[in-house]
Amino acid sequence: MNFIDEAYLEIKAGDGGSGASSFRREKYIPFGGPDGGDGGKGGDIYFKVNINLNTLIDFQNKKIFNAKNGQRGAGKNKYGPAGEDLIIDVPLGTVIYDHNTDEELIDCTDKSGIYIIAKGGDGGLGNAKFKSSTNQAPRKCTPGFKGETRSIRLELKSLADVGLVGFPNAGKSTFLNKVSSAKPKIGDYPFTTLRPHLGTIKGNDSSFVIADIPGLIEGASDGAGLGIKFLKHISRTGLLLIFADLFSTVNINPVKQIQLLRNELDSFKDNLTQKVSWIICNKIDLINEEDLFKIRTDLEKELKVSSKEIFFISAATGEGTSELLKKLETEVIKSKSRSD
Ligand SMILES: Nc1nc2c(ncn2[C@@H]2O[C@H](COP(=O)(O)OP(=O)(O)OP(=O)(O)O)[C@@H](O)[C@H]2O)c(=O)[nH]1
Ligand SMILES: [Mg+2]
Repeated sequence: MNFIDEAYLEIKAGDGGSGASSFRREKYIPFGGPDGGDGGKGGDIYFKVNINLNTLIDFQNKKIFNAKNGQRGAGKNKYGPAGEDLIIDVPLGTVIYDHNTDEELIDCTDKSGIYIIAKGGDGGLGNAKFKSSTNQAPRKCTPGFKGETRSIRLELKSLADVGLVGFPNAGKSTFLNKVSSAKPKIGDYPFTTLRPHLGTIKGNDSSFVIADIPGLIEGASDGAGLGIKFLKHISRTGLLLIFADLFSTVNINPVKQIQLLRNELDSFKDNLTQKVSWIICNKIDLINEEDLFKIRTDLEKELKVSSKEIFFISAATGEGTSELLKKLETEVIKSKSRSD
């Protein structure tokens, strides 16, 4: 599997080059003045968003990044050349933390973002800089300053407007396939989806992004199944669609499914249960009218949700999906204006 959404790096910006101590030597000028140039500045380190990346796999083997040091100054007042900057490409949505303090340093949410993370050290001063009225021939020069070093943790949190949550096999990927051009794999076995997939929906007035993530099972927060770590990819969304599998092979009724899923969401750190969430009852093509009516009544009664927040669809046939998408578009616009 080549999807990685966490990485640890050690980075070190370049040291400044030292200043030079030198005196002018020319024919017929016996006491040439000081002409030692300053050292060059060390290279800085930047993170730059690359929208073609969607994993942190490149950091799995390479964990140490150094920018180049500045070079020494030289005689004849020559400045040392600056060390080259280092630019590290990261996917859109990468959050950069200080690994030692866990402080969030940068959230790479701008498609053309470039962010400095460690500054190179300034170059030292050459002896020419120390010439004064009282000291015409200083030998003094200074070493360059050290470049900044940092321990960094990267976390990729996908950028999406809507997140899909549900037990494995509930039909989340089938839904995303049906409504967008994303093509996550579909399978009649649990845990078909092993990494997040993003699909763009073109609505009437705007477009928005849906994130499909691996299925959750009871105990996921304790590591069962694929765990809950993928929930970070829906932590930025304004709206969650919680899928209930109406034809569940594990025989858990829809009310219970939603309750179990909510418990798992609750154990995740980013207040996921505070988000607006709608219940999506999927696979209605396999259920008769009478049973559907009972399911709806049970959900409304047991979970105390309004009928406006429950949708009945068939991701396979597409029934009910266009109405859902229309409402989604309106809700996404609303939730974006709330967060502005
Ligand atoms: N009859 C019917 N089958 C469906 C429907 N939606 C999904 N399925 C089937 O259910 C199975 C699981 O579908 P997926 O879309 O892979 O389910 P998932 O929720 O993405 O599952 P994971 O990736 O394992 O979490 C597949 O065999 C689908 O063909 C539906 O609306 N009706
Ligand atoms: Mg799937």
